[in-house]
Amino acid sequence: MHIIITGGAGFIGSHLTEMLLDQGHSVTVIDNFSTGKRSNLPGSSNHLTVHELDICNFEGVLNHTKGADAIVHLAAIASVQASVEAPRETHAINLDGTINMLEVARIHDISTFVFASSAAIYGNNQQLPLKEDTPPAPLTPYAVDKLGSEYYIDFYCRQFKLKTTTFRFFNVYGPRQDPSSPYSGVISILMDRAQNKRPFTVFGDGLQSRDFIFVKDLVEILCKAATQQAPSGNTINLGNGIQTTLLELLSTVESLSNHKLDTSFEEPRPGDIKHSCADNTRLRQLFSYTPKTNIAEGLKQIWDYE
Ligand code: UD2
Repeated sequence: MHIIITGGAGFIGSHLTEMLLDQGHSVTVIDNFSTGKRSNLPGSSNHLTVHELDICNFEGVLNHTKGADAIVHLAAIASVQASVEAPRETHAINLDGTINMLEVARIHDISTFVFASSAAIYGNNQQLPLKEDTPPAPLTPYAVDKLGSEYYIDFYCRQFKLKTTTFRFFNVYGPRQDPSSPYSGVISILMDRAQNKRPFTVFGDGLQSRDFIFVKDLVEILCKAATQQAPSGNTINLGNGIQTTLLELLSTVESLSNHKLDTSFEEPRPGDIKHSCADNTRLRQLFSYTPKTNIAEGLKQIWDYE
């Protein structure tokens, strides 16, 4: 099959590209390289085409997407903080960009559309584990645009019979996640601090917990949704349903690196949620999913990654 991946040079997209190529599919990556990197992508493959293109450039994207079987739409400004500081710019990419990709699918008759939504749409709801039918409570422009995208996808599914799957990602981690911003995923920051023997700051008491999912487990599900006859029109939590606290993470990283981190505690970040965890019953039912990589194994894979 021929799959288009927007944001294919990013952290998650590059793992997905790799897996689809390994499975013998052809991949077209559309990426503006704002945060994605060419070095994330496999060196040379006859089955990989890369276009440096912004998803806001509708004509450009339309010209390079004919004849595909599926779109996996990952491209977005992933920083919640950026959406708070620049709502217009992030909206143009995170919502208008989604509509562009839906229009591309409709015009080129691309049958399947897989979308990366976010647990952010649940806001600060603490009735855990979070079920997909929990009323959404988006608290930031990032979450509002993800939720708006979900509604547009639902419209294209009903109106144009586009086969859609929307995944609400929980906290994804793994090799190639960029630790450079203070709002990068906490695991990428922790591993960077352990590798470089630099101090680490815990915001809050460290007892906050998240549902961490290893990137390779996550992209395996995205592959299935893009290439197999998944039932259409579903919104699915993509998490392991397991809560890990920051202090547990810290202690696993310290044993892995055999190094006691220089740790300090500061006030919790404004708007930080205490706990998050997916009810992944739907994922288990529709994709026969069982969590594969536990935190210790996932951290080890990052540690060993060249
Ligand atoms: C995740 C998503 C975010 C959004 C949000 C919705 C990631 C990277 N971010 O934010 O995009 O979907 O969920 O709720 O998946 N922390 C520290 N020290 C650090 C960095 C972080 O203590 O140096 C804490 C942070 O305050 C938080 C926890 O670690 O309590 C996890 O932080 P995160 O940024 O990895 O993820 P999260 O859940 O806040």
